[in-house]
Amino acid sequence: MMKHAWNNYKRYAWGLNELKPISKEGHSSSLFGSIKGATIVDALDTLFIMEMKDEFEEAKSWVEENLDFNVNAEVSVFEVNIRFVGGLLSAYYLSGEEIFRKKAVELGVKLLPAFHTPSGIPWALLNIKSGIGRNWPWASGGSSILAEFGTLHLEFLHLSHLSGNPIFAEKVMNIRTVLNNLEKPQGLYPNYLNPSSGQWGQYHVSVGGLGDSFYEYLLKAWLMSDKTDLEAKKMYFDAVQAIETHLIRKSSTGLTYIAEWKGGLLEHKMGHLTCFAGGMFALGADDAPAGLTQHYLQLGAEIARTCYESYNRTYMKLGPEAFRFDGGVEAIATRQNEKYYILRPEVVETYMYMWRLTHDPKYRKWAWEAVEALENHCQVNGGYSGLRDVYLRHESYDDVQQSFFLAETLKYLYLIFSDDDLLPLEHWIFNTEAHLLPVLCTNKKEVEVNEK
Ligand code: DMJ
Repeated sequence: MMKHAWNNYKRYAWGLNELKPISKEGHSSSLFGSIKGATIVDALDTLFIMEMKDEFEEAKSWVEENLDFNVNAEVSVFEVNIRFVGGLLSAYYLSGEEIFRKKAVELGVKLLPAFHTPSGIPWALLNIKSGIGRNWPWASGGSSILAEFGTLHLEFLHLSHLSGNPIFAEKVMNIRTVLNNLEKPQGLYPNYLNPSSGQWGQYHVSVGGLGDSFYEYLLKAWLMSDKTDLEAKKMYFDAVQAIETHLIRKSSTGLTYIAEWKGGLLEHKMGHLTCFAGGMFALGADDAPAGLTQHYLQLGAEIARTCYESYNRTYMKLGPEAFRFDGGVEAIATRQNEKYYILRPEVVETYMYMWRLTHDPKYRKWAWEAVEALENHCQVNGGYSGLRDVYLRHESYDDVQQSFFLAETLKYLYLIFSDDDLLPLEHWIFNTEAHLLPVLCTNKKEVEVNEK
């Protein structure tokens, strides 16, 4: 599958951001401005892990010769960070090739002007030439987005580590300080925060779009610090406790789901994006407050089951963008604009963590069903395409091969069918785009080890 996705990208869209597998041409996304090569950078570590050596070398040569950040481009700080900075860091740590470290730090420096706001909470969009930032015009009262500014932490700590320049770490630690100083409604984190006033925008809370990877990065900051970042651990478990109380519900037939919270009212809808949370709960279970380890493993398993049902109740056996638990349905999309599937990874991501942490064979079975569905319905001559409606009997293609399909979906599937000693979870942290960052050993721990 990786070969098919890569070869077609190479044939029809080489050097461009993504592939249109039906039109057989490049697809450009405004998220990266005029930065190019998103699929190449996103795919680097997957190629490496799958031992596709020739392909990895051609990708590396492209990075050396063509990856250019000296462009007049307005980019999404979040997307560029998770895909480009994350992809380059991961390629560096896996291969040891200096070019990737150099490019990651170069890009990190370009992103720093995003933090020039009164509160230090970064802008969502940044022109990397002029250094001028702004927020999405649709975001509540000019706010920055929790899942965007809250998903820089892991990469920026590594940028400081690899460059010797503390500025990257200082920027993300300041985000944490701002968050810790704010009152949280019912212990929850709203999705919107105004970077000028440093105050919350609308009280919308979500573990899916706009919120998701903020929670993921709290847990992973704890794990990536070799379990020394106690503040991150406390923030994570406090947040999860509030989420359980206010957002997690059970359907009448016993499916556990995570609803959205809008100023105290629940919308009984769960996004495909929210499905990553099953893996997150299970990954954090070992360090849960006394007596709660089994509870969080169980919660992870229940979310995995619900997300599986969202796939299984479609014709294509691939899940919709969002599914509902109201109006007499359970785990089914009811609105036409929520029926699409764009090759997203979150459900197989949760299967990967659940497989590694429980070895229950059902996760391999479910993952294989997803592989078959992808082959049956998304594979086309020119690569893999997303689908407009997973409930239809005939494919209606969206004609985009997303770069995260190569970075995440195929990598997680590969790992589900590999041995556990390929990228052990104790040593490697997956960023939110499935790029690999090693646990950063602290001096304190190194000293302890040396003393022993
Ligand atoms: C990816 O870019 C990342 O996983 C992100 O956290 C959420 N959206 C996409 C995949 O669905």
